[in-house]
Amino acid sequence: MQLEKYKIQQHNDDLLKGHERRLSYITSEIQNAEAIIQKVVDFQIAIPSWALGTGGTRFGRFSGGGEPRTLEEKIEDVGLLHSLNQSSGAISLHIPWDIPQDAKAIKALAAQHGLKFDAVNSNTFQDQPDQALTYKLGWLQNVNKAIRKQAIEHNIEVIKQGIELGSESLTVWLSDGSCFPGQLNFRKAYQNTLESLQEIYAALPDNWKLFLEYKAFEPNFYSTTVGDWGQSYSYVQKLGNKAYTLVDLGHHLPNANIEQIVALLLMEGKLGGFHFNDSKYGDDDLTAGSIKPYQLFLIFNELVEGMDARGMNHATDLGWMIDASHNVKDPLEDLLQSVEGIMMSYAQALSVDRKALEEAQNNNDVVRAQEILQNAFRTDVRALVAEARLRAGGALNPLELYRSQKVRENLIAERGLKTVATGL
Ligand code: LRH
Ligand code: MN
Repeated sequence: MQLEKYKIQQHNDDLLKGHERRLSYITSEIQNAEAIIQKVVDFQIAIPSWALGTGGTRFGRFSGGGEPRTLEEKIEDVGLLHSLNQSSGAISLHIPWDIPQDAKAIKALAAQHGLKFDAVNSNTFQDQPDQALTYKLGWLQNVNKAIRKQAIEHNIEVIKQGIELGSESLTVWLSDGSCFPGQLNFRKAYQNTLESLQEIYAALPDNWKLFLEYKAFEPNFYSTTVGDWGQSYSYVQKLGNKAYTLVDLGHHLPNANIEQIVALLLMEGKLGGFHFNDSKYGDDDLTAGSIKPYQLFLIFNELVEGMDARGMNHATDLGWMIDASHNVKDPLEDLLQSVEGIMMSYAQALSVDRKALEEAQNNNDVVRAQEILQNAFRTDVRALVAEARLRAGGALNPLELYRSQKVRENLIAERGLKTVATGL
């Protein structure tokens, strides 16, 4: 389903008066409002191809209907999101869940929807029907050299797929680890993993990046071979300057200080990108900013400070991706909410008075420093984010337009109630 431009225009015309009132207030309050709006316009977040259907848990999955049946329909759905918020201009594929049968045609279809291909993701946390050797007890760490070789070849195949699509990065998440003490020799598992990653790294084109995603636990529940930022950092340091650490917000042990991890990885020049989501307990893959919005703001506060300190381009120098799973909400509505949550945290972080904050820190004025950050977090920047969408040709209120145009009902009418999308 595509949304005609005139319908977006009509929607904006109806909401313009209220929007302009809110915009004039916030631009009178924030001195760099214009710069913030422009940065938000340029900021694009990649949508995961594996999160366009209903997710589930081992206890059940409750389909919402109208799910995309093919990669073409997934590109259509991301295209619709992008037409609504003009901030979702890329799709991140997971292979083999979304193997393009005709890469040229898929690339052309994506371009029609204004979409690029962000990082491609390999998958050896599941066995494929035609696979010779099982990954049950791991892939790059596996004591069996033939299994490591099979996994390495899969990753090299994924790079080839990505090159055809115009992608420039590979995300490797290793589900490898152990469930019981004694099951694994940690040192050998590390060595096997490093040697395997070196073979994958050697297959990267010069302009590509490898993102090594860490995770504390699940599906292994005693150890994970790339279990935290320190382990990922130690691998990417050894691999070379095309290797970076990817931070999935849901992959930390309770109460981890993720914004400090981000600051240090950025300082070291080894922060590659993000999988944005939110969580209360484990890898819950909930809507970004829905559980811990202050943490998301603090992460963007460190990103703005650290990227400016290195003269980095906010829009292009890191991988901005969502990684979520939708058990109870319409996947497209959830993704619209996640993009909005991320954009608000970015805009709030851009509104921080950096000079005043540095002065307070240099004077050990704890209260003043805290007040500067909390003031920014308590600033309602929604009109700035909406203005950015308006200028980019998007909808002032994407969720409201999505609902008023009965998009899900139309998708169900077109695709049926029982369709199941590949993915989580
Ligand atoms: C692992 C993960 C990884 C993806 C998978 C779908 O939990 O975050 O990024 O490969 O989810
Ligand atoms: Mn992830």
